[in-house]
Amino acid sequence: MWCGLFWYHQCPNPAQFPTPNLKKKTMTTGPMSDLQVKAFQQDGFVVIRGLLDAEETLLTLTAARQDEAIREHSMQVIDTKGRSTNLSLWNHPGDDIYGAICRSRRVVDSMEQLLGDEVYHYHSKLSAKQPKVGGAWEWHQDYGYWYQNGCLFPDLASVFIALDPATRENGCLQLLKGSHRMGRIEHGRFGSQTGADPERVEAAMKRMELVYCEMEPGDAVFFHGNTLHSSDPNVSDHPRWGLICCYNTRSNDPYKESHHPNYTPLLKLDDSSIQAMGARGSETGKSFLEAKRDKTQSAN
Ligand SMILES: O=C(O)CCC(=O)C(=O)O
Repeated sequence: MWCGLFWYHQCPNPAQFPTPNLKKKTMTTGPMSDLQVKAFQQDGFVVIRGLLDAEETLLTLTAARQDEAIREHSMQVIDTKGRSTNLSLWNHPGDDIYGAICRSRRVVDSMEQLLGDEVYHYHSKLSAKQPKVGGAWEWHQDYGYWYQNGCLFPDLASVFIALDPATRENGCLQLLKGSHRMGRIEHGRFGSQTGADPERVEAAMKRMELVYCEMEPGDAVFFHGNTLHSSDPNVSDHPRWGLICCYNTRSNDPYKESHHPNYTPLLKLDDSSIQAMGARGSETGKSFLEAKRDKTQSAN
């Protein structure tokens, strides 16, 4: 009897807990082709040309360039040489054009297809490298940061959507093909950024292909939370702005609170909502992150 009670109290009812998604290899239906899903699984990323059409891209860029709230909440991410990128980060999709994009079926259904589970909005950010002065990003895995937030599994991914042309000269995203299969590697402080263990990055770079993700406005790259990525400074005369939307899976709801949200159901919108929203910039209630709470800049 006593043993039975002990067992009862030690073993939680499995129905209380969503099962982590361990069977992600199956193909699911959604906007991505089987080949695209396979590329993401093998390489840790997949590039989708024209994720946003020309009009949607122009509306987003127009909104972003004149967005007071984005400017006010912008943090300076300083690289090892003292150059800076302007980063604005918000936790909840707003009732604005960025919110329409990050809730659009095109994006959310793709994420769910890639991660094999329901996803929720973990945060979005605008990464703006200004001409000549925009800084570099150290090699890192996003799960290198997010691990600290109580996410037990690396079941997170981001989509970087180019708003300007992204070229080698203006500091396009660089990805190490297949690096997500290394699992999470140690991260430490470099400049004001948190980056991956340089010894391991150097070894990985000798074995894996470095891909410069050059993109036209509206093109996007979906990449896994453990994919090593970085970018060079913007040495060109042209800005390099990109919208990055990040998602966590429902079954990976963090076990503790952090500066990013726990599972919050995401209301999906029809793809036509992006254009219907027009160039509407940030609304209140998005919960912008302030520099002092940003773990990419302060010690973990
Ligand atoms: O904007 C970039 O080039 C990289 C941004 C990035 O890696 C991040 O926000 O984690």
